[in-house]
Amino acid sequence: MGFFDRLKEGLGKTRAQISAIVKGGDLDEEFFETLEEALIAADVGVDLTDRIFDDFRIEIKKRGIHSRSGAYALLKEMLAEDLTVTKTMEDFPPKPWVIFVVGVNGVGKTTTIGKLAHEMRRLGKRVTLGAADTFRAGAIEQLKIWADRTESDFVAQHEGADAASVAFDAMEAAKKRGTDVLILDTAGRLHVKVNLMNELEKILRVIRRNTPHAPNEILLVVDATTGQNAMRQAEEFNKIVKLTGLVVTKLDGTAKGGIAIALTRRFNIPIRKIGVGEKIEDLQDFNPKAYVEAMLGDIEDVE
Ligand SMILES: Nc1nc2c(ncn2[C@@H]2O[C@H](COP(=O)(O)OP(=O)(O)OP(=O)(O)O)[C@@H](O)[C@H]2O)c(=O)[nH]1
Ligand SMILES: [Mg+2]
Repeated sequence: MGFFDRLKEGLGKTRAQISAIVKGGDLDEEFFETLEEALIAADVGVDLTDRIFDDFRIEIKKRGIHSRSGAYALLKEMLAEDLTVTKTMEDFPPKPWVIFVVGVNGVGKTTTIGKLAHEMRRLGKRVTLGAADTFRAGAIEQLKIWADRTESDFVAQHEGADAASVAFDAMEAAKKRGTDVLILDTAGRLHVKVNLMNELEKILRVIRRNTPHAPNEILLVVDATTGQNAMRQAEEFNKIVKLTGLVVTKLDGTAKGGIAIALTRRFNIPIRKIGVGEKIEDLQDFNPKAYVEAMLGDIEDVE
């Protein structure tokens, strides 16, 4: 089953309620409550849902909307807009285009890097992977496997080495080899672990001293199945490294897609990619409109 289908299925009960409610009647409290419950069930978060509905009601008045189907379409339009942060991933003009990948343990950083490398290689880009996760046993070998699979260059030192030093080596190697895209893996770190968070700052300092335009992207990877925890993670990482983009992984394992809305709305940074499985091709561009349709149903469903 595709991830959109799963998202749709997961929200099946809610969707049934929604199509029933959207079909007729006035814009009464029952109508608003059903939609609010749908968003909360999808993990958008209670506070944010409140704010979204404040805006929603204002916009309904402003546009003079009186029908439920009209209001429902408006809500989807507003949510898709929230999910759309216009800055796109540039076509890697400065060489190397450096992508720095961060996140807590096990969210899918290394796998996402493998998938990204695959995507870039298919675009004909020369890719280098830098193993700046020197902390976890086996992390270097894991990234090496992805480098081999994607025919990317690979830079590493040994387990326990200074991560900033690996990043420096990788920057130098990437420049020498004419790499288009350098992707740096980092150790999973809990946002509450001060030392590890400080290490990120150090790695960034070294990268920036080496090449002022780098890194071009600081991607936070979050696991969709952790729901609202992802908000806290984004909050803490953003304080230290000023994130430029998000990757939401494991969307194939959850029926709750609301976290994407909560994250983009709160941080106003784009979701660059979504992870929808463990395989190399299970990385997709994020399509806000299709995403909201999957969450809340197609307007065709109810008309
Ligand atoms: N179902 C599913 N599994 C995923 C996805 N992305 C990653 N995984 C799995 O999640 C697990 C952890 O992935 P890693 O890439 O090792 O995660 P990490 O963030 O690098 O982990 P650490 O380096 O230990 O912090 C692996 O079993 C991956 O196959 C996804 O989109 N969907
Ligand atoms: Mg990893």
